[in-house]
Amino acid sequence: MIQQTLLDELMTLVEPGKVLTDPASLETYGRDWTKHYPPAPSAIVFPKTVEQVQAIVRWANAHTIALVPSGGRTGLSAAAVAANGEVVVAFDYMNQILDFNGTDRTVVCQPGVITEQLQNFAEGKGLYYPVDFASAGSSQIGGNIGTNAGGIKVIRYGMTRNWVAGLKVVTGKGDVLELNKDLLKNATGYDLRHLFIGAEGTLGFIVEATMRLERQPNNLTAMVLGTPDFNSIMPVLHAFQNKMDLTAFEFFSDQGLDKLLARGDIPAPFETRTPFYALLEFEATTETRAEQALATFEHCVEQGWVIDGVMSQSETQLRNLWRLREDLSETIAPFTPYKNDLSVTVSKVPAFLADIDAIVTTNYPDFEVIWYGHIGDGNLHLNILKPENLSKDTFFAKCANVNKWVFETVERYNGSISAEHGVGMTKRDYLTYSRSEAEIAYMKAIKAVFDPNGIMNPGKIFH
Ligand code: S2G
Ligand code: ZN
Repeated sequence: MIQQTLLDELMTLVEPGKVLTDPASLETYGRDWTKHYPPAPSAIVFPKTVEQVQAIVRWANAHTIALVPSGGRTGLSAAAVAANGEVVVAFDYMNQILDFNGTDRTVVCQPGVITEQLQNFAEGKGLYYPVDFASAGSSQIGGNIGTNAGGIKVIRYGMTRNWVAGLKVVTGKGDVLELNKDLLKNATGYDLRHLFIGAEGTLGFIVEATMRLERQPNNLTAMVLGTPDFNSIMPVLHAFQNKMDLTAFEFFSDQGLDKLLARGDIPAPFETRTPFYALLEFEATTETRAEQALATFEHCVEQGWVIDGVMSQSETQLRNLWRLREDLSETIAPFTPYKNDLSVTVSKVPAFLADIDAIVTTNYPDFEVIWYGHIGDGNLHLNILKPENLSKDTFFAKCANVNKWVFETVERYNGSISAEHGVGMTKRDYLTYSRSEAEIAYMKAIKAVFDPNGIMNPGKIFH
């Protein structure tokens, strides 16, 4: 823990009442959505300006005190967990949208802007912020950038990285850098912006972000298609992609649908129950486009890839169909899921799925396995639910045993052990299944440049 004299000094760097040390605050702000590591920060500090962030970083360097960034605390890899007496720097009071430019289609955000706040702001301007995922109602833009958040529209719009026009950061050395100055074209050496995107707060703090917006999509329409097995899902993707640009292509298993329907507040997509479901979305800009979708659906039925399906006819039905996929994460959370977030190139998905499913069914015969994810991006979320009769530690230990085989398979397919949730601490020990020792050495060398005293989120991504 930190001496009181140092905390007294920290208090002078921010406004009164913006350093908390009470147990409830330490517990709340010291964690993210993971349950693997008990939060144990020394204090929580809430800066309101870039200058205050800079002063905090300089204070931390002077006393070699570790700092952990905290945004919406929705992370899934413990990257925002302060488990070793660190000081948490929370951006809840840096939550303003500072500027908008209709010509450039850009919005300048402080890091604490909630993702949904930016989405609504864009809508109000007749534009669209196209990165979306289940936790958008509480995640913050700073955290989305720090983890290069993905979600359900990546197949059409890409990851958060694609939408960052410029960043203002405070490096681990305490320098303020303005990166890329919102330019579309800027060929002046290394694009340091991209080092901070996905760095999980290990190089410095994001203190301002210029986000790019897109035109609004027209008449978004979703289909949920029941498929007989894993192998039918990707041919459905290719059949539709040959005809139209999709804005989403997700999948989920019938076990997942079971959990959702048990809630009683979401209707089943159609009568028939099938082992898997694909959820796809497109812009039904013309009647022809909608007819093309229906014709493709018929083709998939003829091919035996689809058994039954439904297409949204209204905004409400569109939202209800999306809830079947988007509400999965929160619905299974009470079952203490052991989460995997895997990706391979799309062409490898069928073989990869078959191999992973064989490992999981062989090694977890008595565990309930829920599959879902952004299969159109090659990204699969494999969630193993904790049996009632097993303690969390025993359950996680059993799951960690199987990790070896799962990650060896990921490595064999040149895949990623973390497609979008980041490395943090939960995947740190498996990093070499996706990154070479040489790459890790370069990453550590880059960290040493930006954070020579190792105060920025130490122990995240790598030891
Ligand atoms: C999703 C959200 C977190 C989870 O639903 O796509 O990325 O539950 C996830 O894995
Ligand atoms: Zn996801």
